[in-house]
Amino acid sequence: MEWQPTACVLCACNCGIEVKLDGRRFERVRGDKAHPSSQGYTCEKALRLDHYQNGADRLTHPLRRRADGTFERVDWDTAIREVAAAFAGTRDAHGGETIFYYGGGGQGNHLGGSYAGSFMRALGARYRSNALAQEKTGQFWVGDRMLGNVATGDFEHCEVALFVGKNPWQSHGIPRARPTLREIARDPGRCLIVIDPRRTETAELADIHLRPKPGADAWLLAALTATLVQEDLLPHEWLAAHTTGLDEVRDVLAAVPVARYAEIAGVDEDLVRRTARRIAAADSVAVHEDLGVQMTLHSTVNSYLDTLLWALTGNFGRPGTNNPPILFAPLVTFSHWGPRAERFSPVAGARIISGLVPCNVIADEILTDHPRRYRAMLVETANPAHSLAGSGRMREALEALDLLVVVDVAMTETARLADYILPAPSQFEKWEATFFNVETPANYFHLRRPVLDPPPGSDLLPEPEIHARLCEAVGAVPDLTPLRKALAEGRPAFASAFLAALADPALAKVAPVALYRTLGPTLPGGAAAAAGLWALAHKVALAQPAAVRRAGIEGEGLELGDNLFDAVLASPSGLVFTMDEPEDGLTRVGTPDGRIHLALPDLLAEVAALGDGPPADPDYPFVLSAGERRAFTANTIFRDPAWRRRDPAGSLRICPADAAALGLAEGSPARVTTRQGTVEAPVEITDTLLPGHISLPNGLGLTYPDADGALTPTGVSPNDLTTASDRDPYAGTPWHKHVPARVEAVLAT
Ligand SMILES: Nc1nc2c(c(=O)[nH]1)N[C@H]1C(S)=C(S)[C@@H](COP(=O)(O)OP(=O)(O)OC[C@H]3O[C@@H](n4cnc5c(=O)[nH]c(N)nc54)[C@H](O)[C@@H]3O)O[C@H]1N2
Ligand SMILES: Nc1nc2c(c(=O)[nH]1)N[C@H]1C(S)=C(S)[C@@H](COP(=O)(O)OP(=O)(O)OC[C@H]3O[C@@H](n4cnc5c(=O)[nH]c(N)nc54)[C@H](O)[C@@H]3O)O[C@H]1N2
Ligand code: SF4
Ligand SMILES: [Mo]
Repeated sequence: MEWQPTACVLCACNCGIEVKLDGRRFERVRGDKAHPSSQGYTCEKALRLDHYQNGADRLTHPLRRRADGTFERVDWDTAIREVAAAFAGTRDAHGGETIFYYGGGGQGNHLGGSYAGSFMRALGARYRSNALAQEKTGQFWVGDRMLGNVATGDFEHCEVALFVGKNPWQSHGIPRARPTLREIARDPGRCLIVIDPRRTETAELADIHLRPKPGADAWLLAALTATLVQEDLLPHEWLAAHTTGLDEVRDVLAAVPVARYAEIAGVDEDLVRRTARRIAAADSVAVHEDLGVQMTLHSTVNSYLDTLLWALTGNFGRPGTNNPPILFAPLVTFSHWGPRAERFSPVAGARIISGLVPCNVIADEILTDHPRRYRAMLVETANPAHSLAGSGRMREALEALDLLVVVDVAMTETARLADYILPAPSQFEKWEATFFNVETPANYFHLRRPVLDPPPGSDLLPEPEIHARLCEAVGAVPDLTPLRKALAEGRPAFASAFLAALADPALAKVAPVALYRTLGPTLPGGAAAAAGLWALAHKVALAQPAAVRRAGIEGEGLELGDNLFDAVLASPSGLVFTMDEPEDGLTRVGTPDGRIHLALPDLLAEVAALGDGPPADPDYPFVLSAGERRAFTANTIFRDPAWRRRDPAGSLRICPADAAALGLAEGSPARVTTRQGTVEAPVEITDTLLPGHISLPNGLGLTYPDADGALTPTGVSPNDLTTASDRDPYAGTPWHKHVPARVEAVLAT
């Protein structure tokens, strides 16, 4: 058997890998040196991908729920006909906007979701969400208002690397995380700064580790940014040329009591000041914030202060700083500076950011008698019954729907609640890609080919085919004969015909499916699923022709987009699709005046009124981080608990002093109680945690068939402990890292 190129599907890095099969097993997995971003790098998790590919609870046939709650097999014609009719029925009775779409892509697969939009638009659905609306939407909203875009850090070239509530050693999120971190740490001219209450693996390497009390980041970040202003560490010329609103920001930050805020955060004032000075003195600073600040108190304010840290120091638009990436697909959308008014969800009135309803209001939008409540839902590549705050209520909501349809590869906690389950081939059995392409100056895209066929005897359809059939079953696909005729004359004729056809609103709604049904069958090697990428390649080529040419793609006019598309098809290990010049980042500020707008009055008011520290509740003296990324966690992509080499049950981490005070011994069971629920977990005593801080891993609490086929749970499901109402007031993002909790020893009876 040959080594075959593909990618790891466990985190947003999507490292290129090569797989060697033994029958249907992944006999060996190694990093793909030809992958332009990962260059042969993987972490240990990729080597375990067989547990995803050959999971015992893979779905093999379309399933329909019986009245008694069990499932029966149906053929695809029946499944498609009944699912299409049921959604159309909801639309006819209550309006298309009562149909909700959740998911559309996990860590490894976004091709399917790009076709789901066709079916949803055809039905008149207007509301959707996915996991980004429980982590990144606060940051997106801040970015949209400040620069009409978002910026990502260039850690390969930076002098100072700043990670805020992010542990890239375990969670990655930057290319080749471990060698990159080691290089920064080893180089005396560079500096690694970590803001995390926990002494993480990344913090162990850091030159500066700021350890705020959990939930106190807003005070710490305010103190850092205030130091920049109060000690006048600002690059005034750069700020005058590229920003507005400095005076308003300066007024608020000048009044911040740095010493007091440092004390509230539990960080030495001198260390805060030295850190601010180090950031201000650097030629380039790259910043990456993640769940530690995005899923805790003040999360949107935190995102604002993190942005101010790099904006006030001029660390934008150059190599080694923070740059808006050229997206291959619209993973994030920006609307603040456009003509359309802000949108809000129909029942809870929650702000819709980047087109996404906050995850934390979905249950409220269903469990109500409001006439505009969501009544039917299509869930694809997601496990909201497990991954959304307040699982109990979320399940109640999913069960209260008139219709729940789930597209997945495995029998998940969400699939078990579905009326219909539509099974897809695994990500190694079909053409796939992700849209997590956010690097600068070189940006990468990887269209992956199938490595093996679906299991013998199974009856699966890839997502693009499912969505195409659903669109056809509701009569939403216009006659495609003219497009096919144009295609027979060649791609240039097809491009003109397709652009003209978009004037027909009915066709525009289902454009990806129309491409799949016309261009798709003509693509080499069965790459029909890639057809939608043709339009995306043209969009990128039209918007960024110079950057595409610098990546080595040639051609004038429409030829450039076609050549880019062909290069994508011809690059089984991925390709560089755009390459920036040093100052290009500056050209992608999306505000009308091309400047970064430093002052966001509502968030500045929050900074001015932070108060005396995070609230404390004597009934719940601990802060629980519910969902830490560890060596053996991978969301819920691996369902088989055997994949974990260590920490099989997902232990509760606690510091030695707290463990001693509570009489907890290493490995003994502890009981954790929050306002939402009570669970038990084995204890891991570690001095990496601060007193009063405890943590549980993400991705546990799944049920999986044991040797006899009986469904067996492993570990704690973090969202049995969380509550959907604990959320950010602006973006609605959850406070998973700040769950008030109580801990006790479980006494032997
Ligand atoms: N191994 C592994 N890697 C993954 C994943 C996985 O499941 N497993 N999932 C992927 C996904 S979907 C995502 S979104 C990313 C997330 O990646 P990260 O955000 O890095 O992951 P977490 O471990 O959830 O949280 C990061 C850090 O926040 C810290 N933290 C907790 N409370 C606070 C606080 O109050 N303030 C600050 N400053 N920090 C705090 C925690 O100690 C932790 O070290 O990881 C991706 N990578
Ligand atoms: N308490 C707490 N909750 C959290 C978090 C936390 O830190 N704490 N983290 C949050 C974050 S950052 C995230 S990203 C979410 C993740 O949670 P979700 O967005 O719900 O997604 P995953 O757990 O990644 O599950 C992916 C699903 O895709 C399925 N799948 C895999 N391959 C395919 C395929 O080819 N096709 C289809 N159709 N399906 C496929 C898998 O079987 C699985 O059901 O969890 C969030 N929930
Ligand atoms: S860093 Fe992420 S994508 Fe790369 S091998 Fe590890 S889990 Fe997979
Ligand atoms: Mo995530």
